[in-house]
Amino acid sequence: MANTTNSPYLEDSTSIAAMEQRSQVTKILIAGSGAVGKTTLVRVMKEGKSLESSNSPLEYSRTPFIEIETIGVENIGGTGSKGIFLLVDVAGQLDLPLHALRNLSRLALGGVELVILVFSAENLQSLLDLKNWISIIKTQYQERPGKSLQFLLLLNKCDLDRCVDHHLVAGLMEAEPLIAGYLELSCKSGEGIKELQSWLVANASSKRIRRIQ
Ligand SMILES: Nc1nc2c(ncn2[C@@H]2O[C@H](COP(=O)(O)OP(=O)(O)OP(=O)(O)O)[C@@H](O)[C@H]2O)c(=O)[nH]1
Ligand SMILES: [Mg+2]
Repeated sequence: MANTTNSPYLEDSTSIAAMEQRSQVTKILIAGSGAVGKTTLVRVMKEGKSLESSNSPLEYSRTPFIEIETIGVENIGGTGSKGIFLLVDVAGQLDLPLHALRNLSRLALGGVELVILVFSAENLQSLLDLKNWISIIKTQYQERPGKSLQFLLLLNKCDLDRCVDHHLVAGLMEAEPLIAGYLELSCKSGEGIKELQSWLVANASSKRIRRIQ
């Protein structure tokens, strides 16, 4: 009778299963200046409710360094997926003496496949600042075989009067070919959140899902 306990086939399938399990995690960095709504975005995505529908106050509490959250792909519309999004939320102040992107870059950036570049509709400077974010991310990012980096450009607070010109957005997208998409939303009203979820399911988790099938 075959020794199933020590079967190399079983060991192989176990390690393949473990690899598949690991490969279902898609690491996403949320980048952008202070107060653009990065932490709020993570919360709204996790809870599946806008600030208004959860009656949350619009309080601002700076992220001091780094926070990490997970969201099941299935919870945001990826029916039948076992995938997980690992969301890395960092401080918006790049000039802090200690910043996760510089001082803990492996934790913040290692294995990241998508960077969501957030700016705020009423804050032109937050769009201009994204050049610095892209530059530091590209400097600190270490390429890994089989992993590629892409950016998603995201305008938050579309409920507010906007002072951001479309040409500036288009200019940034032309200048940076790694920007794979552009979306507008409001964490306050919830407008655009579904579109973001659908984009993430279609673009960020699809490589993993296809590999597993
Ligand atoms: N009007 C409006 N306010 C929002 C929206 N999203 C977030 N805010 C508010 O903007 C402020 C800043 O939000 P945060 O999520 O803390 O911003 P952050 O980018 O994480 O800031 P740092 O942690 O300093 O980098 C808070 O008062 C939020 O309630 C939105 O869509 N519309
Ligand atoms: Mg924050």
